[in-house]
Amino acid sequence: MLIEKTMIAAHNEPLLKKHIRNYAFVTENILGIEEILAKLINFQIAIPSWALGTGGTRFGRFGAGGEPRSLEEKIEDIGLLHQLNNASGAISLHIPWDIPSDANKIKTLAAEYGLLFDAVNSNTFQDQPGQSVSYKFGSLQHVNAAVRKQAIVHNLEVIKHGIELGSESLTVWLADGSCFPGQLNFRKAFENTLAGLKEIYSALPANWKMFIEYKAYEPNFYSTTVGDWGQSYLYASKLGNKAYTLVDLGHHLPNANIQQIVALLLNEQKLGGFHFNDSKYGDDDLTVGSIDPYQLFLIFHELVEGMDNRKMNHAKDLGWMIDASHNVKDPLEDLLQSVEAIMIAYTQALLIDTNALEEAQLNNDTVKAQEILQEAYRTDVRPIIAEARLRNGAALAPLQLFRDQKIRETLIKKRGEKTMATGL
Ligand code: PSV
Ligand code: MN
Repeated sequence: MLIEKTMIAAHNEPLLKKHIRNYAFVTENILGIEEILAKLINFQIAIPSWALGTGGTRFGRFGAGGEPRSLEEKIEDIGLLHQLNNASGAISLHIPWDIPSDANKIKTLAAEYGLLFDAVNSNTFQDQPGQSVSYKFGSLQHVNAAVRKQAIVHNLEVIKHGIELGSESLTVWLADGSCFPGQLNFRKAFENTLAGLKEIYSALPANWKMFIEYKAYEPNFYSTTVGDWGQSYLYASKLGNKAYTLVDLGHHLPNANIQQIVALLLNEQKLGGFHFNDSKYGDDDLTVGSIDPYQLFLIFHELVEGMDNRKMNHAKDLGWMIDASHNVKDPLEDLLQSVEAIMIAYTQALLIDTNALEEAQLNNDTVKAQEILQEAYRTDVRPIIAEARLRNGAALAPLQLFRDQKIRETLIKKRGEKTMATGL
């Protein structure tokens, strides 16, 4: 569902006066605001196809109504988000949940909405109808070569779909691991997984990247075969320079210093991409920045510092994606909040006085170092992000427009109350 440009203009008009005032106030002492705005305008965050509906938990799912019923409708929903915030210009597909029946048609549709295809994701964590062997005890790690082969062939198919759509990366997240001590030979599980990843890696087109996502636990609760960044880094290093580690913020044990992980992976040129979300306990898949926005800011500080150090392009050289699940919120509203939280943390990180911080570090001035970081963090950068949206014809207040125009109600009327988008 696309909305009329005139509707966005009509929404912006009454908000303009206040926006101009706020923008002038916050930017008064910011040097290089135009460069910052250019960076914000280029920065796009991919939306995963599975986040457009309610995910629920294993205890139940309470639908939002009007959820997309097909890949086409998922693309429509992301097109709408992108129209509202001009920062959601890509979609990430999960195969087999989103197998396009006609790749060219899907490509054309996405292009109409100004969307690119981000990483394609394989799924060897669920059994699919008609599949000959089961993933109950893992996929690439499995003791049975037939299961390993099935998982490899699936990943090759995912690459094929990705090529047809113009995607340039494959994300492999394995649920492999064990639930009980003694169930698994860790060494053999690692070797089997590595051998499988090697076969998949060798099928990657020259311009593609492979992201290896790690996760501390769940669905396996005793061991995970790609359980942390060290293990992911090990696979990625052994595979070659097209293989990278992917950091999903919810996949760490409590209190992990994710910012330090990010800094080191970047320095080793092995950080490939991000799955943004927030969590209190584990892989809670909550709205980005809803629990600990300061940690998000600190992560962005390391990202910006590390990328600048390596002269990387902020928008293009890493994969940026949200990976969230919505239980009680409207998925589209949640995604608007998540994108806003990412843009806020990114903008605040761009404001850090890096020279002064380096000087404070060289002088072991810990008080000054903290002041410098928090000076940036405590700046209300929302008018800067709104200005970036305004300059691109998007909405000054996307969430407000979504509600005022009763977009969910329209979607429910069109698609029905009990629809389902996700494969979980
Ligand atoms: C696993 O928890 C994960 O983060 C992976 O990225 C999956 O592809 C995604 O969630 C959807 O299940
Ligand atoms: Mn993820």
